[in-house]
Amino acid sequence: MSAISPHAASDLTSSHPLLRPWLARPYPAVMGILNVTPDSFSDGGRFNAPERAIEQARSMIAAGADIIDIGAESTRPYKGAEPVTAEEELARLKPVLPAIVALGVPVSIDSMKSQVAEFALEQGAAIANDVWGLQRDPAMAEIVAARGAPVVVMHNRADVDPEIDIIADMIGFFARSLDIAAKAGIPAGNIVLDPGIGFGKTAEQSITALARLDEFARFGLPLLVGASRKRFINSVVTSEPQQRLGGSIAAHLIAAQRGAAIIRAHDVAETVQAVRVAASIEAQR
Ligand code: HH2
Repeated sequence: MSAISPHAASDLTSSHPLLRPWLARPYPAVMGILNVTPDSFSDGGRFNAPERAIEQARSMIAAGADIIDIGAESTRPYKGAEPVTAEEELARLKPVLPAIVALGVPVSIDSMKSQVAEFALEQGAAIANDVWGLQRDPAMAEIVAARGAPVVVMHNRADVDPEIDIIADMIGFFARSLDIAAKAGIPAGNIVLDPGIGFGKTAEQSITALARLDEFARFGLPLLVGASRKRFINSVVTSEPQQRLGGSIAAHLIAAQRGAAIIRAHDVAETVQAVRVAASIEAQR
């Protein structure tokens, strides 16, 4: 069996139909990041203008993106992001979302607000991506359940605590999210778990989460990893966000080996090439 595709071990028959083809492949799906924000940590302000956002989505699709993840509020794993109102988030999304959905690739909505997720799902977004794992906005689970959409449940913490066992914290967090999901009627096959690299974690804890990613296989759910340009890379080799492609690719290849079914990345062409080449080499072992 190829070591690059341990995610293929998940129970495909009970997965949401959108997820199934990605789980059956020997390399992960690539989710291209589209931030229509002025302040995202690595690309804030670049894709604010609707025509720039649509052009970027097109170019990520041409580069092989399987999903476009659109976010209209910086969830900034590091301090400093200005929270925005749901109205502001919706105002940023409205001019771009229908055109991006029309490009024909599944769109996920990166929002912690149920009102925004609901709007985006109504407009044709296919996946909800909640960086608070259904635990912040009490209406999120209900909205996701009502739409029957797959949901990314990401681990997060309000405060960084270098003393805790981060893996145990994540396992407890995921268990709480799964409980909320079950009570709302979200089928287990619609859930994707995400360690939330950089969120409420020291750089070392982010590295631990990547190193021990395979421990989350106990949930029997697909895993998504978003290590793209994140600060833990800077803790290993000093670098600005734009200079972290090498570290991002390294982290994502290791994540794929440890079972990640979806990789969330800014640099889609390079990431697609890396995961496919790695899988082609593994296939000959
Ligand atoms: N990371 C960011 C935002 N959303 N969603 C998931 N599921 N997993 C992640 O790791 C994740 C996420 C942060 O990255 P980015 O979107 O580039 O930055 P910002 O939040 O500043 O817009």
